[in-house]
Amino acid sequence: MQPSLFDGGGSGNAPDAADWRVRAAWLIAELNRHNYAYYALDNPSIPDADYDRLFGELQTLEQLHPELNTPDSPTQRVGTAPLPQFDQITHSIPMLSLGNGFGDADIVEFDRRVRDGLDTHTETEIDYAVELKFDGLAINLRYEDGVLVQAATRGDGSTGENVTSNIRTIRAIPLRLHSDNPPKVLDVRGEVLMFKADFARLNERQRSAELKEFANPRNAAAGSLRQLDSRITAQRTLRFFAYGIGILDGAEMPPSHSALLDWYKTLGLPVCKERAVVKGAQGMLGFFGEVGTKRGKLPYEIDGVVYKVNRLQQQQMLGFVSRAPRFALAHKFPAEEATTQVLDIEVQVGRTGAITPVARLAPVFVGGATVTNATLHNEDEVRRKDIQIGDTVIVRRAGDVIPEVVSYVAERRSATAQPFVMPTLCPICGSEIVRLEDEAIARCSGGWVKCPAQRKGGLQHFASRRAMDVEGLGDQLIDQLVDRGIITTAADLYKLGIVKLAALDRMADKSAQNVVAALEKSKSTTLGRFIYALGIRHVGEATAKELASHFGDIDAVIQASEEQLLEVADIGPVVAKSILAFFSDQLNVELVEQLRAAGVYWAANLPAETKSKFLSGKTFVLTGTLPTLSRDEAAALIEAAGGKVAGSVSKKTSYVVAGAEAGSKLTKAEELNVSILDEDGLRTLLESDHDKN
Ligand code: D41
Repeated sequence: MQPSLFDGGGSGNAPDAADWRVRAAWLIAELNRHNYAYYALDNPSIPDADYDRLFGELQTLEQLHPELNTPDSPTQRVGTAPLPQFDQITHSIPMLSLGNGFGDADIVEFDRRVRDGLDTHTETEIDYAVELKFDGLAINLRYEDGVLVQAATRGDGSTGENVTSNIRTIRAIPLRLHSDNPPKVLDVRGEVLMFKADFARLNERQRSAELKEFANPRNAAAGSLRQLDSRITAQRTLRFFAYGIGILDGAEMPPSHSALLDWYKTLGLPVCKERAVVKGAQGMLGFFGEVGTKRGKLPYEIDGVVYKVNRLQQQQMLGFVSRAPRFALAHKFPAEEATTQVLDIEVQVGRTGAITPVARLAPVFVGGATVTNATLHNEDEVRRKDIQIGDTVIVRRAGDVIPEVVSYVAERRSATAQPFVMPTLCPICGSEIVRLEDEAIARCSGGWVKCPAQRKGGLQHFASRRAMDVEGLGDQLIDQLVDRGIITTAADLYKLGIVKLAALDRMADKSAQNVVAALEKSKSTTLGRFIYALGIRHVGEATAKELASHFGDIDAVIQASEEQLLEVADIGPVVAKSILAFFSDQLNVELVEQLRAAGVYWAANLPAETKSKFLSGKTFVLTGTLPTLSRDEAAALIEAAGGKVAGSVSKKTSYVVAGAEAGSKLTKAEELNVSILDEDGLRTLLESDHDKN
């Protein structure tokens, strides 16, 4: 611990508190060093509380001695009085734009153009510096004799806005370069952005304060940087990564892009570590593929990668075309967000009766596919986002994730927009829709007996690949069989004959034969698959296997008490209650009987499936309200992956999952240095298991 101004004396390397000038200089150097470690090196060197203490001490010193004020003091990052407007700034060297490419062919073509431009023999591969394309705002930082003197947005490339006061609040940006011999003038170019976690925190604050939320991190970064009152910017955590250069006076230009970034790093400027130098089109495409798989795990959003001819000399030989350098290319991911119109909001009934509001959309191409439906998750989510029928909305489709409605466009809401009303009766079977007190999800109370939607969902699940694996029994076939009243339960499937099947739409004799054969084949299964196929709420594949190996036969599972269920590795109270509830329904017990009578069987005495689940031994504590999951749902997901959910935080807690209005448990977790996850973090953790399989 460093001595503070107030604890009466110095020790170690810290200067004596009595000499306040020296002390202030030491504090500035120390705080700047910690900022650098945190933001540029991604390697924090001091707990936040200690940083705040040193910071407070410096602030006090500066108040007592106003003559101290140094422009590179970290206390200068708190913002200044609002500006009437931003001044225009003309860039000494224009900030160029980047050409775009989308498919592999564009990249091969880029490489060919580069080689043609350089008159290089086809055999010689070009070295390309490859890096991420941040989805933020391009900015120019002017350093004179190592001191940050001005910052301007890119604007139209020739003129931008003077945002110096705002930029000075960004802790990632050094106010003074780390160099004893800095260039006279250096224009650093890079991107200002907001990390996903900081974006989530900002929106949480906006929500609590009943202010409008930002649609995405880019908008949040833009909104924060374009504040005339830099004190507001100071409260938002913005970041910066350097990737280019403008004017350089008083130093030698580094010979390559990679050398430029290495040099920046030594100057204390943050440079993204996801970069490399590769050879030729194959190298560039390899990098693109790698980044694509990592994308969701990065702490910030990117919209592609950027390729740059590495050697400065070659860059200069290539020159420019219409404001874009011929030496660089952005390889973009398909846009993940697009705007479209909500034609209607309907509800969907799932296998467990869960009622999900779904927006019917005017078709829009997003994330590489045409989207006509997007989930609105649940009733509260529709309210919170205030999505109405007729709204223009932003739709997001990231990777394989189901499309969702992000937000509506307020400026385009018409007077005829209609709010969504949650139906009180199931649109499919007319049973009452009920919503339990602490659940986010409303459910149709009809069960599979009354509700064809649940029946269909249950049958689809039963036949699915990881359950009974009935090949050829698709969703549309199941729909027809249920709608025509041919089948009701899974046991009825095994009574289907070729004649009945062949009479259905789009079913030839041959396909009917195949389905019957597939049904026959599916009768030989494992107990784990069979339990999973029953579709018990909260009993996923892993839990089903666990039950199978623990009890060894289905009758023991049916008869198990809550205590006995809790003895199963990794089954917690939520899952246990759900299993009890399932088998307390006589119809479910009868279904099991009928299936066995129809000839479904599994080998007895399965070899113990002992593989422990990936969250075994990990303890979680839930606190606050999560955006889309109820406590029970979150608990069930954790338990299904082998984790335990506990009520209070201790040193033994592995993770605290915190939502809005998290209270003392969160504070306790922070004190004990327990890892904290938000809902996204939890999902990422849970999904990390799939990645391994
Ligand atoms: O990450 C980015 N968004 C990024 C933007 C990047 N990694 N590199 C860039 N390089 C350039 C050149 C080659 C012109 C120096 C850029 C941009 N420009 C850029 N950003 C906005 C307009 C241009």
